[in-house]
Amino acid sequence: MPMQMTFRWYGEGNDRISLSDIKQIPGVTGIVWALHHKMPGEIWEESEIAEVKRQLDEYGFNMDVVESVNVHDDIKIGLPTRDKYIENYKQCIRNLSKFGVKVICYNFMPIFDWTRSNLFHPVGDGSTALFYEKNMIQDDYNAMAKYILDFTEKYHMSFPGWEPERMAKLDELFRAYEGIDHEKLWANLKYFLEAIMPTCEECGIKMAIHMDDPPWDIFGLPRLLVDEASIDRFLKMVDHPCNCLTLCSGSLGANPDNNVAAIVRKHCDRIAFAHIRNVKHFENGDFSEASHRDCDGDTHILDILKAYHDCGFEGYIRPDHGRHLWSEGPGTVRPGYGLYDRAMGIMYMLGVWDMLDKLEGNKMESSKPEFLYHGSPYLFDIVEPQQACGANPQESQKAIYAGTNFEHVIPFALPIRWYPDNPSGKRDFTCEICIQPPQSKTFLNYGSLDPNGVGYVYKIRSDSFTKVDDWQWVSPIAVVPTEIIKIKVSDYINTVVFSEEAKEIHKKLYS
Ligand code: DNO
Repeated sequence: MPMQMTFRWYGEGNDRISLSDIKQIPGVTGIVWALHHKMPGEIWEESEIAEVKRQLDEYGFNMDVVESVNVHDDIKIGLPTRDKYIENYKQCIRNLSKFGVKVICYNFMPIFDWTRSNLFHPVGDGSTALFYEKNMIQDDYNAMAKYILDFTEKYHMSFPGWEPERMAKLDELFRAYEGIDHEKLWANLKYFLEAIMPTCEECGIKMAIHMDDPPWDIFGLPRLLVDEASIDRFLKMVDHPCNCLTLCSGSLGANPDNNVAAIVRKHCDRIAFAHIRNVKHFENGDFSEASHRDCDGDTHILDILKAYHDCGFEGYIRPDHGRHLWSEGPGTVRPGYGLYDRAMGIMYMLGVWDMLDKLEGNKMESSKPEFLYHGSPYLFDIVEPQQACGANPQESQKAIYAGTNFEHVIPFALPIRWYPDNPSGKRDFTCEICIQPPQSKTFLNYGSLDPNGVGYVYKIRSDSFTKVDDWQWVSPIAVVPTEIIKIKVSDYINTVVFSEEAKEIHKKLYS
């Protein structure tokens, strides 16, 4: 399964972009959604979730990823009332899981979500983008909050994490966070996660924390998820497969010291959701958001995508903030969430991904030998696909399995039989395949092997085969062998390791 492309949508009546617009972007299978009218701490009711599901179903989109179920400040501050809000959070998880939700993206930033000083800053080509002017975001949180709130009021648009109801009590909120330093915030995050992990496990939902944006303290408020070391700490702190990351390349990329591709390679199995955003730095510490094209910013988008591809990433991904283009401007678009630049971002990401797939396919094809080998104790003219029952999906296909070398398949050619040789019998063997000849080994745990018996190795053309691992290939269709080579057990008996039980059987039957 490849990565799963998604697109964030703010919901009916809350987003000028329609589902039918999104449907026209190639490759999008899921909508990243939320109930944006919900305040942090409120329960998301089943009927409300069902309504969104109905809307998405109409366009064939899945609702696997929610961004965000926001965490109540009392949980972040660690107030006694947090337990009540944690119970509500668990109920949200249960309700969401009933509709197939798999990932919840959330953040643990005190008071503010992403913070910028200018929402429509000229990029230089006629488009605008979110901009961070370092000097503007130092001490005076009121000035910054006023800028954002005036915007939301003027254009009747509120941003998640910047709910006017919370912002109206900003001074009170800052007082409530007094004394919450990094360590206390870490402890409160741990408390929250440990409380909800059993519910997540039960419901099959991954909690995917978003990186702090920007990745440093602002207005004296601590921020936790800021670099590789803090991500390591987070994953170790609650070492549970449901405790995952929303790895946001742009949030981390705001600090040029962060190497996002290296973090992907280190923690790919714990990244449930990837946000791809590009950022351009200025020498004075300011930064602007940029198109997704690698060379338009400093985030190293190509290295990041290559890292995901190399790791076989199968999680959800979306283009994050884009620029505002053409007719998009204040009042006509949600800052960072226009249609066009995000759609182009998707095409860029898919273009890179498709090419990486193709190059990998070519690499595999070029290592394909003309002939492969299939082993069986039985003699037939045509080799037919059989249902295999292996340790993983690759080894459990209905297919013809073949090895690159003759020696690979000897364990499958040996005529190992049930003991006793009737319907009540049992047969059990495993093998150790030598990737490089000379010889594979067979471990006969139970069953019999006639020392004078024979088996067959089928030499077959590789045309209908694809590679499944470092030595095996599969064909979904029958093939006519070009040669059938009879093997004698006596020539390979030294490659068979008998268990104590198998030795007994062998003695009884053949000595
Ligand atoms: C930025 C977004 C974040 C994200 C929240 C998750 O646009 O990626 O606002 O949704 O931090 O809770």
